[in-house]
Amino acid sequence: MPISRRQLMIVGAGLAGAGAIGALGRQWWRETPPAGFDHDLVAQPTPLELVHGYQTPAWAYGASAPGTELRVRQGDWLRVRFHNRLPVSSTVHWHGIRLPLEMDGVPYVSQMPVLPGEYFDYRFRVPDAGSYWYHPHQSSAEQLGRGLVAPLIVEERDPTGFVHERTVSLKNWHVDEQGAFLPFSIPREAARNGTLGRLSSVNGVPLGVVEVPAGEVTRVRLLNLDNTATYRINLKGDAEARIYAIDGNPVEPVPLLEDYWLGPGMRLCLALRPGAEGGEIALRDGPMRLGTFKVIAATGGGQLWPPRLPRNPLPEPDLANAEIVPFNFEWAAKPSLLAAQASAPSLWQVNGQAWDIDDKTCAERPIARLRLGRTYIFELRNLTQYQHPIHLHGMSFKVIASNKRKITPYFTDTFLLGRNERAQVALVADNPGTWMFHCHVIDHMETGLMAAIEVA
Ligand SMILES: [Cu+2]
Repeated sequence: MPISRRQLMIVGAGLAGAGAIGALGRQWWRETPPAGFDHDLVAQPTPLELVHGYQTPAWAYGASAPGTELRVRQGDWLRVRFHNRLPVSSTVHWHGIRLPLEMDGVPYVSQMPVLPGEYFDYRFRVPDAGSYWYHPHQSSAEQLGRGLVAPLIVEERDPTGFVHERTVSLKNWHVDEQGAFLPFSIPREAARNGTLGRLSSVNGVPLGVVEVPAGEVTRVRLLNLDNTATYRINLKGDAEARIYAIDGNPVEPVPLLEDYWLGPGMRLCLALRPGAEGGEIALRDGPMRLGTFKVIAATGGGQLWPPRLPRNPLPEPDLANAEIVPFNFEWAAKPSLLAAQASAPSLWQVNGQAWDIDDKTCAERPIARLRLGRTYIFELRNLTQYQHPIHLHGMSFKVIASNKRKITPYFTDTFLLGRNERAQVALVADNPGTWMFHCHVIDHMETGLMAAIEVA
């Protein structure tokens, strides 16, 4: 009797091995999606009270910003009907998810923009468990800045041992003291670290509070959904914290002992065990408090530290036969451009090419062409004085080396490339398409720091 793909997938997940699912073929999640949808996702103007007594004219997925948390089980279909009730066209990009190009949400590359009043059905299978997120890939500084960001949680197929779980979404808001929006991108700032919002928030609430039970282990999914900020994550208070996954992918659990630099788009999965009821643990960005874990009564569950989370079915790069591809991230601007009134001046470039967000044909000129199924080592060279969280669509990569720090190899979709850092990341080019490769500081991306990589 033939075994269905679904049965194979369940067997594969049970073995929890990269090889088990990977052996089904490079494109095992590429199938014809079942018709219909399970989620109505509405993007629309949603006034929020971020500053007490004032309304901020936010845009949101659902009733809050960050928006509706979508949850799906690893290996299952995510079927979302996206309704655009914004005054502008938009798309949805699923950050970190390996999926077919036509579901990737990049306007003019993977789909046409979804116009106001229209809808679009996103349907894809999710191969990897972990913490992900979704956001538009059009007019991103404004659309993400106004609040169109939300968590996407892919649950492991089998119980992980975690009894309690919290999602903690971080975002800074570009608002003034009356809650009015400030510019999302200022050329002077875009040419430096990026334009920073002034009001930080935890789950959409300035100095937000998250409850965790006393003496028990809670899985805390920290998501940086901000346009610009790199949060130097640390905890202050009576608690023990261990890192269980980075950007969705499990790692050997290690204690969180010093600041973890969480760049825009990046995620950190912690296990947190606080002390006694009534206590408070500050969630901090360096010395600054972002929010608070409030310790509530114990529930009687979750006393044990769970084992390492199961690996995702990622293809292992064949380093011995890899081809090296250099990528230089550079400054592009002439000083005169800083004063220019252009909506998106060219300030940054990759291998000598600045992406122009107003030119719909940029993706027709990919910066690299990769052969399907081959392993590549990307040599990332940051020739600037600013850090750049480098993100690739469609595939995950393995960080293998850096000239600035000791690397324990790990898989990710976003690597925070430090100033003047040179790093190597490796991947199997197993997903055909034209994929965006860009900095996730949104106004760096919109002023040149984006490129297309073709896999064929
Ligand atoms: Cu950047």
